[in-house]
Amino acid sequence: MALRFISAEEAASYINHDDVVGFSGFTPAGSVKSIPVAIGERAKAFHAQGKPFKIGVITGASTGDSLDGSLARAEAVKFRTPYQSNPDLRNLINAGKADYFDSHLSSVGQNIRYGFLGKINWGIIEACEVTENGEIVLTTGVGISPTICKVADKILIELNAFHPKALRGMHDIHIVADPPNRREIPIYKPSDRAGSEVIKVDPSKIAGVVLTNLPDEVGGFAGTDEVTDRIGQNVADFLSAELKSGRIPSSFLPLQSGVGNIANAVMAALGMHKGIPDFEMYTEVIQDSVIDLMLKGRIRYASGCSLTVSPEALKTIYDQLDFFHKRIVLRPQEISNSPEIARRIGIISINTAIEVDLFGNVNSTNVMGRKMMNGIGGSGDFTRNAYISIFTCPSVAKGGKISAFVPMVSHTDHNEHSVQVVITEQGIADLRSKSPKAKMQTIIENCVHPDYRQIMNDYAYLAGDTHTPCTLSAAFAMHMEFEKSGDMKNVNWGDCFRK
Ligand code: 0RQ
Repeated sequence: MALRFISAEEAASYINHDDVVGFSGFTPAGSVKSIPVAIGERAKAFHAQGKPFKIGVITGASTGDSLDGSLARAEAVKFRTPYQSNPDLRNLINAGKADYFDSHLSSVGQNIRYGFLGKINWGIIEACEVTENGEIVLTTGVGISPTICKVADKILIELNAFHPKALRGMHDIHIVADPPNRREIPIYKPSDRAGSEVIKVDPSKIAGVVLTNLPDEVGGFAGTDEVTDRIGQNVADFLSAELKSGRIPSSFLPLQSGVGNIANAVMAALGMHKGIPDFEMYTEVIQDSVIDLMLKGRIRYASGCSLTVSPEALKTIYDQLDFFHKRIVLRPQEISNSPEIARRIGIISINTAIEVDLFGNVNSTNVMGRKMMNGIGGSGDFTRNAYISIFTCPSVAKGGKISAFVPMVSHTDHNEHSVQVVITEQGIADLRSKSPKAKMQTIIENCVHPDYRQIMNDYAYLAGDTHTPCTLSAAFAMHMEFEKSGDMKNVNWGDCFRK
């Protein structure tokens, strides 16, 4: 069946108010870039005529400004899931003007297939190749595209010439059957393949193809600094000691690493550490540091969901595609983040926290308990099922006015039962096999910033000698103090404990 080549404006004209649209892309590799801009313009035109225009937006994870930014600025988002990081969309969500539900990334595909997100009217997918018999070759991110292509009524393709057709073969497209027919996913090591190189759809579902030539909108990384370097060094020292003690097998285990500057610095430190052997990754985002370490031979193989890399790193990959084809596979997030596989192959998970409490509960998402940052992403998929789960963060934020360690987290994403090790630039708190009281002690001694150590020791003393030392009237006093005076250090326990 012949493909219909259309403009982005024509493609956008098919999308109507209240439609639910599934988009390709993952942090934000492989996100579509021209149709969503045109949908934003269409929404503005409707709004100018006093007519409503909002759509449900489902993606793999965060997208670029062309998608989340354009739709947010047009106030065209009815609901959004499962992960975002665009400042305009974040503001819209925190102003209560767009519903957002934050979700474990591994669950999105199945929740769509189970019907939990309602009917999916459209799939809008970026491809480097699409054929008349309905084969779609994705670009730098897989995300939820395979499930969207399966369930959406109709599909629009952005055929992006920026990405070479030779990417064919880097993807492993596997959709699991749903209960009661699901079997195990046949992946036993990061390089195993379970599916096909392409997404196959009924070609009559493809309503149009829009030609583009646009780079991914991946933000750059801030260089490492003293704090992120020390965090990275502490993670590497910890894992090297675990290896020496025999608690990690001598062949080492596949690593999962989160996204962002800290994660990038941690990977770089692991690559340089002499006590860490060459290793493999079973992760979701593949960042610049992974590409660098692959070229140095330190990373043998990486299974991921996206190439979330700078333009320079992407050029390196495209210039040496044969080399990277042998070392990288990109999978749907249901597989890259699969709890089943994480548990089976024994991944070591390393993610970043916003705040941690004295018992090891972690908040990754809500600043001061109510302001959404990005979302839980894949951190829960990996943390709960890891061989060893690690959280990293700087011990303080906002120039020291906020302590990352508080008596009780203002929102919980990962609870004390799943969080095994917490690492800051100050040191390492190994929480495994420890009671709440012992966890409290090791966190204060090893992770808390010196400016807050006495404050936390005073809290621990005043909270008393129960199983989980906690005083409800003081549990959020540091947060409340920050909101009152702008500095958590001004907290006055006397006031709280007298209540
Ligand atoms: O604010 O941007 O205004 O400077 O949070 O913090 O230290 O730069 O660290 O970029 O790695 O982000 C948890 C948000 C950390 C991220 C989080 C402020 C701080 C700064 C960013 P500014 P940093 P990072 C894989 C796994 C959840 C999803 C996940 C994240 C900004 O890692 O979204 O793990 N994780 N996914 O100043 C107030 C605190 C704060 C604070 C930090 N206690 N209070 N503000 N900040 N701590 C990826 C995917 O799943 C897709």
